[in-house]
Amino acid sequence: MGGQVTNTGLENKTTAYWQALDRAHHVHPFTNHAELAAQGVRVITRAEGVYLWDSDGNRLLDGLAGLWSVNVGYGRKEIADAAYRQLLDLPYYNTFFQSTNPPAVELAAKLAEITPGSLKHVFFANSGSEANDSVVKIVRYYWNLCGRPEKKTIIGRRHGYHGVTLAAASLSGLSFMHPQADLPLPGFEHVDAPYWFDHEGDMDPDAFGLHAARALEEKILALGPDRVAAFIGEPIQGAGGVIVPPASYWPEVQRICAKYDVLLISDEVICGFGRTGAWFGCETLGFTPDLMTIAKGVSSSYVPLSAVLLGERVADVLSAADDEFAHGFTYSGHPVACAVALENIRILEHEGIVDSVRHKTGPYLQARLRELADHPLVGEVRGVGMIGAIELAADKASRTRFDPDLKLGVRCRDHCIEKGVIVRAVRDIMVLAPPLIVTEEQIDRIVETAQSALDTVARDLQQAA
Ligand code: PXG
Repeated sequence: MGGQVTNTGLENKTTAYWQALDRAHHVHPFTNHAELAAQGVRVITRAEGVYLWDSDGNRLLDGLAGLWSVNVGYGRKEIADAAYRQLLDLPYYNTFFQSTNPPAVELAAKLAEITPGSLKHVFFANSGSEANDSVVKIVRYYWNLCGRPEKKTIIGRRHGYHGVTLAAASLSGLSFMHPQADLPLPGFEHVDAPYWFDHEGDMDPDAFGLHAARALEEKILALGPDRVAAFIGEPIQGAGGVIVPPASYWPEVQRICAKYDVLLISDEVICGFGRTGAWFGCETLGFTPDLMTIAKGVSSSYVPLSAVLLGERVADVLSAADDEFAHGFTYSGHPVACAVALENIRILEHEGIVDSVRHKTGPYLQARLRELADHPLVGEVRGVGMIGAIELAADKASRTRFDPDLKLGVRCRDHCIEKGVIVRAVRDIMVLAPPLIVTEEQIDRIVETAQSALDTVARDLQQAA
């Protein structure tokens, strides 16, 4: 891993200086700015391996890999070198007007090789949101070319997260995102998530998985199969709270999509590039999509990059149309981003990181997390590979949640960060997605810190009672 990290030019600047400037000028994503100003923003200045350092010199173990994304860990000199070489050779040229560049070509070929099924064609963008907006346009265009312009509605799921641009936010099923911008747009529908711990009946997980898939069938029938273009889902829903569907779910979804001629889109922005112990989440969850979107782990977030992968069915129709595909970004196929992604994938392959998540560190994380399942505050522990969640509940058997105003998830998260381990809180769920290179010792530290958060919050609750 990389050499000495230095931050030249930062020496004379203080946390208070950055906090004041940030407060004055910086608009943050998904942030209540009044709260942030009161708390003071955390200034992260450098990183190495699984660790971050803040501007006061505190070391933090990054249990969320940035935003579920720094799969190979921080400070990879090989990636910096690949970017530097590419910046000197060709920092930029576009991929419009009969042009291409070597990293974009080679990355497209590499992605065609490592993705499953017939996903052999790649359209590049810069963020998960852009990839998902692009896939919406591709799906609409596909059905128009097929002479079925009425087949337009795309179905997503509650708790799904596909990004923030107008179409990606419309695909998303996190309802708090919608009212501020009058979303979803027309033509976007949602069905319930395969969220076993959230359902009130007494079905076992496999029966529930089939039941959740059939909610899609009911929605397709209610809308009319001739009007439904596609279904989109994350193999495991990440930002919605690490919702791991029962094994019966995705094969049934695939069957239903095939029956009603509905395209199946796998949003692999979090699950791709090894997170679940396979290269792509659809392989772990047992389905083969017609289209796939990727971002985050494709470049381990060293630079922005995303893509849509098109299966033969869609690609053949688009390429047979004697028509210009009227879509593309200035930075589609950016040579530096593609060079970084190629080096990132080389590292994943060369170091056997995906195999190690599947056979060694992933099972270790899952086993250690499940030791917390009997804690009095814990309702359910779930996860696969290097993604995990601890969902709190006042009563496990009846799946009764705590009063959300107690903000127990946030209190657990804050305790972990205070102890030097970054985790994320989604409602009353502690979620984890460390870099895929995390060691067993580092996993021990994460799990022990989560346990100490649970103990502390349980004690506080008792004292308050
Ligand atoms: N799809 C999925 C599955 C995602 O998780 C996006 C698309 C959008 O990607 P961009 O690059 O446009 O952000 C994401 C992003 C969180 C959190 O709080 C999760 C994401 C982004 C920001 C915060 O867990 N995922």
